[in-house]
Amino acid sequence: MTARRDFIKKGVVGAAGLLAGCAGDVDAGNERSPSDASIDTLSATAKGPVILSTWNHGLAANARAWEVLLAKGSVLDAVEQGVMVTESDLGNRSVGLGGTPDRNGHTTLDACIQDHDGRCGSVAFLEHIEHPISVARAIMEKTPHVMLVGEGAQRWALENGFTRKDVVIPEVRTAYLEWLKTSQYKPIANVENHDTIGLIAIDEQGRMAGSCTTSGMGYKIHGRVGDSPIIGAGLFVDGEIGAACSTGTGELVIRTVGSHTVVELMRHGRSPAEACEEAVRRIMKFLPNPKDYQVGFLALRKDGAYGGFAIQPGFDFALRTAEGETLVKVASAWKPA
Ligand code: SD4
Repeated sequence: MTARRDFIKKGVVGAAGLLAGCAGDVDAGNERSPSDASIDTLSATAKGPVILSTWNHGLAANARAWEVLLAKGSVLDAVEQGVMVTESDLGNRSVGLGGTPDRNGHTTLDACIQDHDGRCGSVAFLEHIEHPISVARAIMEKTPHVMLVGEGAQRWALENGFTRKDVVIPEVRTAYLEWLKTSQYKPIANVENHDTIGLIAIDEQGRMAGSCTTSGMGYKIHGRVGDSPIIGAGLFVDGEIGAACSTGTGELVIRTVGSHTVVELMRHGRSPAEACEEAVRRIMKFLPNPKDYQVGFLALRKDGAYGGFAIQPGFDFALRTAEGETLVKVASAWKPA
């Protein structure tokens, strides 16, 4: 099978213009069968600041994060403010208060953040707060803990400057009432091109940070927490090595501590794309039928190299560098016959 190197240019931002000439370097768009392991998995490398985030909603998040970096904000501010754009988008059904509810009709939110030095904060099973990522950061900065959940997290947030927001979206309500008729939990892998947002970044000085925020799997059991707020699963940052984040079926990512695995593989010499591929293949070892699942990883190494890999086609990531903004299609292990 021949590797198809495919670099999709889209949504140019500002004067930087289109990313050009990267097609031969980037490990994107290679759709391969699981047995086709011999193809070289190069990762592209960018100079200066680099921001990667999951799915096409990452374009708007990256644009905000880039503005923060341009204004000499910290990379931690950039990863927080970037995903806040996605959290505020009430048209998004998988991030923020516009997210699809759980089976009891509650939209519950999970998020985490980690900085260059490994400091981290996390919140899970949170309701009625517009920016869970900021709650996660506040937990990191103001408490001796890493993670707060549920009612306790909400109370703490309200006592610490966050305001309650009640959002009712008729379309979401109608879809929920329709879902109640069958009440079947059968997430369809990859049917929509918008999902959890994970965003990882490196600034001009080589400092790294990452953020991850989601409303989780639609119609999950009330109380369910996925990988996204779990440091090491949905996100991991080691300022000496690199950062990784994930999207997809969180249970699979938690079982393999996926993002930590990716960073450790980079520590031991794998390129970002190779590390993501190995993490995906470990998950696939216990999947009887990969076509029913999607998990994708993104990785960014300290030297600016980046890459991704997914179980199946359809996962893409938004990339922002000094050369511009683009959406990159991610290589996958499984493809339809
Ligand atoms: C989760 N990884 O909660 C998330 C799902 C996801 O929007 O990516 N969804 O398992």
